[in-house]
Amino acid sequence: MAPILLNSMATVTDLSQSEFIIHEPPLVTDQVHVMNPHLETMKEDILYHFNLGTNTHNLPEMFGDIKFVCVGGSANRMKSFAQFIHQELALSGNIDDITDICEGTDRYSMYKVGPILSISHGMGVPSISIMLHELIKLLHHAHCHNVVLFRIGTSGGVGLAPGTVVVTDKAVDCFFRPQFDQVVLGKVIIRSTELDEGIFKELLQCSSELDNCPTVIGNTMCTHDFYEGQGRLDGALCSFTTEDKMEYLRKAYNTGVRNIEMESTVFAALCRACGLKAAVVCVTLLNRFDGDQISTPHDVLVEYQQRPQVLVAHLIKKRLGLII
Ligand code: R2B
Ligand code: URA
Repeated sequence: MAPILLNSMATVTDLSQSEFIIHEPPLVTDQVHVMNPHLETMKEDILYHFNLGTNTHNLPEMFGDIKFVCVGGSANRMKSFAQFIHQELALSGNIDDITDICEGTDRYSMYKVGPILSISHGMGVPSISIMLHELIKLLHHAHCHNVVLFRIGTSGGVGLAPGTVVVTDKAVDCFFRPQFDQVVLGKVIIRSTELDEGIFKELLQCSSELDNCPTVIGNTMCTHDFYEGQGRLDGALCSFTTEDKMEYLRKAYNTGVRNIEMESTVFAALCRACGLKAAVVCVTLLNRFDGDQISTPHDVLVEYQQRPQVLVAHLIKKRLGLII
């Protein structure tokens, strides 16, 4: 079947010139696989958006001990997470001394606390995708192994009470398919968004050991927009009715979708393609069956946003043998 594209004039453009390539990932080993032969031929690799480079920084010395990478949208939230995990691991030193490794750029913020890296990725697929390319190369150049990545974020809930944490089973696109489509040289490469079952089950077990961290496993739908793309009626544009919205959300719910956000598919796909274990842990800020606006008081939202952090910190502490 030839794929179709509705252009801005609402006519149908035939994309039969496009080729679909299904991308098979490497087996997950303890290594970080950069799947790019060109990298070997480069004398220097500049990680431009991090303001780091292989000739200017000793990446193995700076990052060689990293075992956990936590990423989230907001720079402030990822700084708070770094300070929180520093306290949780009872590390020596002052939390005010944790500085932004990427302070030479305002694109992303990065904090290192013991074997944990905390990085912001901004909003949406393009922003997190750029960050992940450079992060995965950084882990490769630093000779890291056995690294686990977590996206800790916010989302809209589908049929869940606000404040529920969703640990993603499958990251799906807006057609409910567990795939991420990347256009490369005019061809569509389809990458699987399957996540590591072992880690999401471990996270569910961790949640049962915590108070005040209601958690479910469900599919997470990733969209390229917050408003029309997520079926919201309150954007500057809206081309559908309340009934259309509810029908789409019901359909999503029936396929197993429990929350909606904007980065999970490319996060899952890139990690999988490079042989990295990964999990997506997002709290729901509202139940989309009840509305579109986020009207919950600020202090309640702040507490909700700490839940994925508390859950992932608990898993990290268990893995490091700090708690049983
Ligand atoms: C969740 O929240 C942001 C939109 O408000 C987006 O980055 C996401 O995935
Ligand atoms: N983030 C999203 O992408 N959607 C929501 O509804 C809430 C947070």
